[in-house]
Amino acid sequence: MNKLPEKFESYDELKRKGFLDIKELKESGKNVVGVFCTYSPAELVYAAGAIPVSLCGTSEEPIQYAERDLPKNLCPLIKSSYGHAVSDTCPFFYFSDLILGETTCDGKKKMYELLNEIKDTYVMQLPQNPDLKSSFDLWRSEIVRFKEKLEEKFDVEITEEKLREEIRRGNIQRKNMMEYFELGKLNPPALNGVEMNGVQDGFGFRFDREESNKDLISRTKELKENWEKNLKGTITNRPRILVTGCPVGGVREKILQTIELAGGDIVAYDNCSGIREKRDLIDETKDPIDAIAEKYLKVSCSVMSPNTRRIEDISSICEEFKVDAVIEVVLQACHTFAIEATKVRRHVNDELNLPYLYIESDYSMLDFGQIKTRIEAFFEMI
Ligand code: BJ8
Repeated sequence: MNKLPEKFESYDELKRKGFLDIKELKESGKNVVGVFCTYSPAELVYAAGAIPVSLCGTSEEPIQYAERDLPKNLCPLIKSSYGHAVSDTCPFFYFSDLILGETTCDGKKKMYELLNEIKDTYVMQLPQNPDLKSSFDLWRSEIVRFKEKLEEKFDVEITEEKLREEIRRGNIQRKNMMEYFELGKLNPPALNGVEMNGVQDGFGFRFDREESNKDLISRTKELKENWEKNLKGTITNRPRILVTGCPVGGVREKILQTIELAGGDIVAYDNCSGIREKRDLIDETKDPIDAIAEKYLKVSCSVMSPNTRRIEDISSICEEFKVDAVIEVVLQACHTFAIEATKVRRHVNDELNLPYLYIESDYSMLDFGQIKTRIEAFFEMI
């Protein structure tokens, strides 16, 4: 792994601080909306004067509690999220006034019904074919319905002006995050993939947006300067890796770190732990509800069918980030990503002429040795 300038907060540090901050914010009277998914329109939550917070779902410990109510053969992310809620071990869930879910995969949407027994859980009906006009109309009406729910729940009015302001602020954040991610385009990359993933996920727990923007800009600058001074012009034969598939926060050490310790450089993530949502800004010239609906319907998650946008994204990311190989990480029992992997593999092998490795795993360390061996063998082969 590249040696980076020390001291940028790790995911765990960000999360720990987030616990303290959310408690303080709650005590000062702020409303909190817990979110699980990239389809969640954060702009509406901010415009209602509330704070969106990413809920816990990346650790193995609470899965035992989830399995009392949920099947064992279910995605670890869903079991971990539910397990945290029933065992009361996620402060973000505890301090949330409302939980927001969307009808994405079957496991999540059925889990939300049980979650609603613990805390007010509002579910947006997400259409599954992003290209139809009727899907846009339905999703737009769901954005309006959620807006009304927030207005009623928090006794506020979400004005057009507030929405425009939150769209503008969200776009600034996306641009800053993209500039940080684009450090992966440099050769050798100016940052490592484990940090990249931790920052993307950990920023869901940073509630002072001005502060977190400032920190991100200064980290980007620091890494760029370090690259200019210490890395520019150095030769590396480490393969440049795109990680695609499911969110990978729960397998950060087991898989991401192993990829980099085994000799690869993760230069980009085409998933919800990476640039999937950051590349498209919300159109600031349009009616804000239309623009929000349009933006979030473009998220290229495998729950969409057909999901041609993801294949297009993989092509353009491989080209822009000069990717040498693609590693797809699928969480166990995630049917949509597992099935879509066939198309991704064909596309990567046959159209992009790049090597492809498929890894299916859960949050336990039982398969660590096997995964390490497969990654090492993959790097020897390419
Ligand atoms: S937009 S990737 S955050 S749904 S991994 S729970 S799909 S069975 S997490 Fe996701 Fe939103 Fe899509 Fe992103 Fe289901 Fe699959 Fe589990 Fe998943």
